[in-house]
Amino acid sequence: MENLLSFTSILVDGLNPTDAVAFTFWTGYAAMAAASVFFIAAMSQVDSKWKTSMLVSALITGIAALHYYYMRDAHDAGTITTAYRYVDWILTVPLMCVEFYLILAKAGATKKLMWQLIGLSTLMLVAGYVGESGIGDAVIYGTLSGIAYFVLAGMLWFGNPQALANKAGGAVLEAYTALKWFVLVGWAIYPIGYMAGTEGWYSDIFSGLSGQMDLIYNIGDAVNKIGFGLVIYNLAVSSK
Ligand SMILES: *C/C=C(C)/C=C/C=C(C)/C=C/C1=C(C)CCCC1(C)C
Repeated sequence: MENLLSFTSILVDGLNPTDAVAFTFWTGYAAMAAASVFFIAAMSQVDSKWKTSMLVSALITGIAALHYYYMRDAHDAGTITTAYRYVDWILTVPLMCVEFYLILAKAGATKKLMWQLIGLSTLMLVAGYVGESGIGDAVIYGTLSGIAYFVLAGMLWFGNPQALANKAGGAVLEAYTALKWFVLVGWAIYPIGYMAGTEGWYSDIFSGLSGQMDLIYNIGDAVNKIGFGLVIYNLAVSSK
């Protein structure tokens, strides 16, 4: 019996064939790493004015690949991934804000605008971490995080950055429009994951997704991080 048990535990050590979440950690890791190689290789095909944007895309997926490497093992070992997740986001989400600044810089975007976007995204993530890790109340901090998210999305849709994108026009406006849709729709995946994984008034509504927080976050990361990079790549190759 003892032998049988240890045999079973050897079988499920590593990637458990019946664990969908584990699969998304492994595929997420591979996809993020591959995307980074692609974005770096593509730098040689684009005009020099787009090289920094391409490099930032590669950094976003590269930082994610590193954290997926560890989250994958943590998940396989049955431990929580919250801290790795938020260290990843606190680096990659501000870099996504930098992407907005970089594509609008020629149209006159200021450093101040960049820091406003970075500040709001940091507030959103720090509040989310406090609520999700249990340091503070999940509903209160989730709401604070949600407010910062709405202000950030509102700025991108209706504020000064939108005016700059209109002024730039052409391929820059097209890329900007795609990226702001990612923020509105792609980023909205995350609060769903949060509500699936924390306790609050919403627990009954999201009970069908209970326990699926990591799965939802992994889908969000693949869509948003690789999607953002591809929008930038498309802009860089179409606008010489
Ligand atoms: C690559 C990682 C990205 C784009 C992560 C984005 C994360 C968010 C937009 C998280 C938002 C949250 C809320 C709006 C409320 C609940 C707490 C968060 C942090 C999950």
